[in-house]
Amino acid sequence: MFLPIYIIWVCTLVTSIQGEFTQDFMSLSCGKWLASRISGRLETSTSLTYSNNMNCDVTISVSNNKRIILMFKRFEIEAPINGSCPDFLSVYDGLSTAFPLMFDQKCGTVVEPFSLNTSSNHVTLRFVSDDSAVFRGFEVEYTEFSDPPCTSGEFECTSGICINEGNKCDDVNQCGDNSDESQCTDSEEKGVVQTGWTLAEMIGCAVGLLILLIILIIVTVKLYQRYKRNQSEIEYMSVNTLYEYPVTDKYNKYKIGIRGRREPRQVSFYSNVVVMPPGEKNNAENDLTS
Ligand SMILES: [Ca+2]
Repeated sequence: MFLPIYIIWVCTLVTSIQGEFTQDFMSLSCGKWLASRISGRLETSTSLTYSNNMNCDVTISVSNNKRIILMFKRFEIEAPINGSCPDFLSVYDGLSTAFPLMFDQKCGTVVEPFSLNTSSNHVTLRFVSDDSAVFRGFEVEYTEFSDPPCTSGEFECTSGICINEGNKCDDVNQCGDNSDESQCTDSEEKGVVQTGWTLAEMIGCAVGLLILLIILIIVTVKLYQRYKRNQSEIEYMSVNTLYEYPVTDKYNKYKIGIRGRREPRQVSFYSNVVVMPPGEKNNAENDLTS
């Protein structure tokens, strides 16, 4: 019972060691729900430019009763043609594209970083590209936040918002004014996390580790049983080798039994004395000593 709990705990620990900041890409997370996030970065693609013919929705959710601040660090999408955007990003203030738009079909290049605040703990992004002309796309950093007064486990930014204490000193400016990255001691530095785990990935990790452990246990038990059988055969044969007829493997299998399960009596070549398995008294020896 404790083994699965232990494995899940290990997977959770691995995730927590990675930190509170995760990295995702629209191209890899197309259609996914990035649930239970605290802070992270979302980009259009792992490549230098996004691909043609993308049509991806990604939903991000953070802790209940929190909101999300989206800070766009890069926004380079194909410019409008005849007033319409061939490639574009739309952002919805909720769990799906059915929620109100925060901006609709935005494209072109925005040089200055800009930010948006959601009204709930969910946000949905839709990125669409047509079949020609690709650009670097967008990069947005998102962070859960709440309004003051900050509670236990939260850090109060100079800007006045409360962010997760785990976002402090992780080399990412979640506060927007860098107050979470100033005055950090060496022991507080966490470094940037490159990969985040979803709940499904954590469960997959736990199941995978459990299967691996079961296989290891079975293999170990089998090897130990084989070792004990071999030891038993060696001990028995070493005791009787000098007094036995030369025998074949077939004889040994028959007389000794497969894998040493039987330990029959054998007849000595020299004295015609019955040689007993270890631990049994030899009648012939009794005769000689009496
Ligand atoms: Ca930070």
